[in-house]
Amino acid sequence: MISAEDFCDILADRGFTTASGVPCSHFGGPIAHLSTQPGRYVPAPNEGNALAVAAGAALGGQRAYVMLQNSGLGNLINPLTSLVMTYQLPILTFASLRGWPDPASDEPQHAVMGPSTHGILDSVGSPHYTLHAADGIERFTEILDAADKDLADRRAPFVLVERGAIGKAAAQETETPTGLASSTAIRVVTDTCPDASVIATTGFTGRDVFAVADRPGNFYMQGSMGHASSLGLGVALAHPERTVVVLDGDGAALMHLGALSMIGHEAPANLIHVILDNQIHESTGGQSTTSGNTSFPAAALAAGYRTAEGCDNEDALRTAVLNAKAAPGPHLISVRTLPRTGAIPPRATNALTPDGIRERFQQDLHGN
Ligand SMILES: Cc1ncc(C[n+]2csc(CCOP(=O)(O)OP(=O)(O)O)c2C)c(N)n1
Repeated sequence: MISAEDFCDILADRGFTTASGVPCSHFGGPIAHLSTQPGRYVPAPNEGNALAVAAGAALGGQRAYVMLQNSGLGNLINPLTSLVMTYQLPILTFASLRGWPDPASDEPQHAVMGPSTHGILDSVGSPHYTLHAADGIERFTEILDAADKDLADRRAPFVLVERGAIGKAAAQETETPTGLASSTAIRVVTDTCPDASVIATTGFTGRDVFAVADRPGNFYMQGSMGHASSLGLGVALAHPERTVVVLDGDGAALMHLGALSMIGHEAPANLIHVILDNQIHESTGGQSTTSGNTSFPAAALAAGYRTAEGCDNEDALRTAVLNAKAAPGPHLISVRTLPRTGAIPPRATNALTPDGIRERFQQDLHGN
């Protein structure tokens, strides 16, 4: 293992002064370390944005690198192939290896991408190297030497990072936030909409929903980060008689913010989109999102939602959900939530298979 500080410093010594990315817990250390130094790290909403920001930095003459979870390769393949490779912009990308080498030891949403990651990069002709958990600075330096040759040849190499290959960084002091516990917010919403179909976004939110309010009408969308509201839109359009509640995260909502405009355009009367906004990617270690400078209610209204409001306490949230149920949507409710304390509940897929989640959701939707 190499420390987070060594990882960043070795890259900085080689002139890599700019980084961007979307968090994976594998990169929690470097992101935390870089975030203490203004201008070193650009938190991107999705992996394609991260690569494009790095490409712009390279166009501007800087050396830049990107960090991401391999589940986000799909978001990055388009700017990789059509921007970075087409214009031969030299970017170094670090991707984690969730679901590899043994997919069975990871969550089900990594089972396809884990064993496919190397092959996907091979298929587009991207050079790649694997940094193993047991590797130290010497091996990291060898990999960077090889990657530097690729960059000099105007190719865009990848370093695939096994779990435990990079250390964590010291915890940072943060301001004391205000808001609701996410489990309380979830209970208020689900108690107020007992007959709704509920789509829960990936990460801790799905785990909280499973712990607080499991029921057949819940769809735990592990993976597919940022697509909960689009999935909810599809369900809402297919079943206009059913209230559909989407429990989203701020990081996830930002990842595919264009979904707001699609929802505004389709304007399903039966959709209530709730964003649990803790201003961090809590599920991957608490890295900041950019929701602090983004008003979800203003964005939703501008995108065509019928109503949108923000709340930071239980009564206001209950009233907002009751109002949303009583009038045609789509509605957006943005709830300021607190970082979780205590143990995080187990994943739905510890108890239910993805098939089982789908089947009972569909049965509930069809009323049998
Ligand atoms: C495409 C993609 N990129 C990255 C991840 C890793 N990931 C899983 S959950 C998560 C954070 C989600 O943040 P947010 O929506 O704010 O919810 P919170 O974790 O704060 O509850 C991330 C980055 C992922 N699953 N998929």
